[in-house]
This record gives sequence, C-alpha cells and structure tokens, in this order.
Amino acid sequence: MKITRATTRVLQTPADNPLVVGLPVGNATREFVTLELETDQGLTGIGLTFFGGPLTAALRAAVDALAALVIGEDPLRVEALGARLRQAASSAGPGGIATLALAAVDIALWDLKGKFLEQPLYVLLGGHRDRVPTYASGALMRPFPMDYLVEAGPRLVSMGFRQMKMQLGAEPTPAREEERVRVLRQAIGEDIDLMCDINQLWDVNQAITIGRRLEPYRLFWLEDVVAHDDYQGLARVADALTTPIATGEYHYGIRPFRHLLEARAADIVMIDLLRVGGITSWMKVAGMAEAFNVPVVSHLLPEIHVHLVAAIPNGLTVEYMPWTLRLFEETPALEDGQLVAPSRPGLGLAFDAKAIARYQIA
Ligand code: SMN
Ligand code: MG
Repeated sequence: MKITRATTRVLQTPADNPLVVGLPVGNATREFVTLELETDQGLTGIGLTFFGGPLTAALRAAVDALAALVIGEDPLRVEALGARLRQAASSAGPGGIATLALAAVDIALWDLKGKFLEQPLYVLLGGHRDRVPTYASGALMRPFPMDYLVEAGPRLVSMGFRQMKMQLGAEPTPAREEERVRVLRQAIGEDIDLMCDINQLWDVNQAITIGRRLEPYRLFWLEDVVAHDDYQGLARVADALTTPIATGEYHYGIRPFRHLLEARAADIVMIDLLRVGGITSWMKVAGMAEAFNVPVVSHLLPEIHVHLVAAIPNGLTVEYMPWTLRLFEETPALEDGQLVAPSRPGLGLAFDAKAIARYQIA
C-alpha cells in the first residue's frame, strides 16, 4: 500500500461544551486541523490536531509539510515514517508545532493500519478490554458560580456519568477552595468519583495545605497542582498527600515522562495524544508508566483515546471532553458510565461532511 494524497482543512467551531447547560457561551471559537491520507488501495486514514490558537495556520502548514514527506510511502511502516518526520523537523522540535503536526500524521497512519488489517485500533494495540470508564470534563469549571455546580453535578449523574472533574485554583483562600469541593461533593453524593484540576495554579505549599483540607472529600485525583515541569515539587506534594496526584498533559514527546516517573512525581500519568506526538508515542509512555506501576489517563479527544485506554492493562479512565465529537459522523457510545470502543476498523471514525461544510474556514 502507498500513500497517494494528503488533504488538510481548518475547521472552526464554537468554543462550547454540550455538558455545560444554561451558562452563556460567548463567541469564542476553537480551531482544528484535519488530515486525510489517501492510498492506492482506496483506503483513507484520518487524523487531526489542534492547540494552534493564533498559530493554527502555521500548524496546518506544518501538517501539510510533514504529510508531503509520506506521499509514496507504505503507511504500515509507522516507526520508519515517524523517524523520518522527526528527523526532518528536528531543528524545530522536539516540542511545539512540530510534534502537534506529527501527531496528526501518526494518527492517520494508525487509522490506515487498522483499516488495512480490518481491525479496530483498540484490538490492534493490545485489546485489553472493549469499554472503559469515562469522566465528564469541562462542565464544572473554576469561574462557574457555586449554585451552578450544585445543579450541574447531579445533572451529569443523571446523564449517566459516574465520574466527573471540577477545577480549583482561583479562590482567594484555602477555605474558599475547600468550600467548592464540599458543596459539590454534597450535591453528587459519596458514590461518584470526583477529580479536581488545578492547571498549575498553586505552588507546592498551597498544594499541600489545600490538599490536606480536601482529603476528607476523597478526591479521585488532584491534577496539575503545581508547574508541570517541577518534578521535585510534584513529588513533594505526592508524598505529603494520600489523594493521588495526576499530571502529564502539558508535556511534549516521550522523554519528559521518564523524568516524571523517575522523580515519583505522579501517581497517575495523564497523556495528551497530540503533545506526546501521536498514538505510537502515547503507547510508549503508557508502557513506561506500567513499569512504574502507574495507571494512565487520557487528555481530550475521547473518541480516539477510548481505543488507547482500552488497549492497555494500566488504562484508568478516559476524559470525556466533548469538544471534537461534532466533527465525526458517529462517536463512541456512553453506556453505564463507560465509553464503548468502536468495533469498526481503525479509529472507527469518519469526518462528518455536514460538519466540514459548516465549520471549514481554510
Ligand atoms: C485542559 C487543558 C488544556 C486544554 C483543555 C483542557 C484541562 C483538562 O487541563 O485536563 O482537560
Ligand atoms: Mg488538566
């Protein structure tokens, strides 16, 4: 099989979240770069990437440039092509746009491999199980008023979620931070897993002080409590608290995860499919974490991550952040608080022509 053509698009959607009900959306937008790799066998692999912000046009140009380097090549040789692209972009890497663009190509190559072998990706990558726990994300954000949390938490439970994530980090005192968790925990009851994301807004002492106050609420994890590359600081917090510390979404490539794990800075490793560089690299980080007895969780893109978390023995849960679901025709079903991996070959996803017609801007 040979790759014959690469097509990219920029899609722009409203920056809403269907899990947020009744709050003003505003006119903010999100942009996604999509990739289609066609082959001489009539199979097309799809990939996508984002995080470009104002650099989305540059990210799209990077995907075009890297995808051009795989034209005429055999898409099944994912490592060979990955090495070639990494080498080609080495002066502009190892992080940033080069890695985000590489991720789109890598995802499309794996989609092609699955389609060629007529196997869903989660089976191809290990097939540990066919469904995984998932948690509602982006619905309980730090700017939202407390009375909204009280109403939104139980609504997520009634939608079928058994796990959900809130954010902290913006309240002026530890007591006010604790109050948000206390009120939400009371609203959702004891049986729901509640995660909490700080997005690097605390320092080590705040994280330990506030983290200790939060222990009675039995959080499932505390995420990115301090700067993502402060491995020693994260390790101090992880040591001081019984609540598991999750981190990893901000790292590019596979190597930082080695330092994270060696420093015992994470009880749970979160891997961002795009920043890590695609499916090939995601699986390597998951294996590294397994060797340290550390579970892994995903960041964004639930429709792709369901395959990866389902494939491996140490997959804990998939972040259900529904930003990208509207770009696809059919997306993984939510059943009993779990996300079901598609049984169609490859990613089991197809870009929705109506969404492309509506959201394409370049
Ligand atoms: C998050 C970070 C960056 C972009 C989107 C979402 C957040 C999460 O930290 O964990 O979902
Ligand atoms: Mg996060």
